[in-house]
Amino acid sequence: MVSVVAFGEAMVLFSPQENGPLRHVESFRRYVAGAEVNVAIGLARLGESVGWISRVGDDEFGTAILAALRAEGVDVSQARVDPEAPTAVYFKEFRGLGETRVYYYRKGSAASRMGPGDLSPGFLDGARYLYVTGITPALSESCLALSHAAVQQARAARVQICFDPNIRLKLLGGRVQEVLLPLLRASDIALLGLEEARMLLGAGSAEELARAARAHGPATVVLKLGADGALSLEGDEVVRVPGFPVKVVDTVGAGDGFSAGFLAGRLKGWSLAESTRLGNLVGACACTVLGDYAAYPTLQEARSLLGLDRPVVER
Ligand code: KDG
Repeated sequence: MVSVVAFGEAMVLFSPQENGPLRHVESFRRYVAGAEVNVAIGLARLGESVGWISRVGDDEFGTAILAALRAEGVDVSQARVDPEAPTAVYFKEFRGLGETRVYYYRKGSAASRMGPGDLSPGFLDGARYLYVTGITPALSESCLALSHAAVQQARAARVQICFDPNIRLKLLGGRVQEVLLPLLRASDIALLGLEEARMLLGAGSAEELARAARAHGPATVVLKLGADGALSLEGDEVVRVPGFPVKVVDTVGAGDGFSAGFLAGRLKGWSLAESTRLGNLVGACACTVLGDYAAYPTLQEARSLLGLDRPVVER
C-alpha cells in the first residue's frame, strides 16, 4: 500500500556537455527524467510511500530507469517491461542567448502504449492521492484513455486527484483546453505554473487565475510562481509564500519538486502555508543543479533548511 500513486512516462535524458546546436555536440550526460517520476522521487525522499505505474522498454535505458527508482525507494511493482517497444529518450540543446530546446524521441515508446489495462485491480488501495499530469494524456489515445480511467477509479475510491497540467505544446499541439480542462475539472488539488494557468484559463493575476481554476472544481489550487514562490487557495484561505533565493543552474524539475513538497506537507498534516513553503523549498533546491531531481532534499535536510530542526551538517 502506498500513499500516492503516480503514472506516466520516464525517459532517459541526454544533456549536452557543451552549448550550441546538437549537430556539433559530441558529449552528453545521461539522466533519468519525467515529470511523474520526479514527483515520485521527491515524495519518497521526503519520507512518503509512493508507487509508479508505467512501462519501460526491455532495454538498457528501461533497466536504468527502474534501478534509479528502486534506489530512491519508489514502488515500481506496477511498472511493466514491454518487450515490443523502446524506452523513450530526449535531448536538450542549449542554444545561444540562454534558450533551451527539447527534442523528444518518444513516439511509439513503451509508455505511450499504456492504456486502461495497465491499472491493476485495487491499484489505489490505501492511497490518499492519485497524481495526474497533462503529459500522459498527450502521449497517445490509449494514454488519454488511461488517464480518464485512473481518474474515474480514483473518484469512485474517494482517492483525491492531484493534477498538474505540465503543458507540453510539442505533445498537445492545439489541444490544450480540450485535453486538460476535463482533468482540471476532475481534480481535488490543482498545481499550476503561472504561464500554463494563462494558457489554460486566460489572462489574470495569480490570485484571479487561482480563483478561475477553482471555479472549474478543485478545492485547493496552487499557483507556482517560480522565484516569487507560490500562491495557494483553499476555502477562504489565500496564502502567498515567498520563494527561497538560490543561484539558479537549471530550473527544470523545479515545478515537480514543488508538487512533491506540497503534497508531502499535506500528507504530514501540515497547514496550507507550511505545505506551500515545503513546496517552495524543494523547487528551489531543484534549481541548484543540472538534472531534474538530483538536489531534491531528504526529509531531514528539508526540516533543517526550513529551520525546524538543527542543521544536518554541523561545523
Ligand atoms: O518537468 C520535468 C519534465 O519536463 C522532464 O523531466 C521531461 O517529463 C518530461 C516531459 O515530458 O517533458
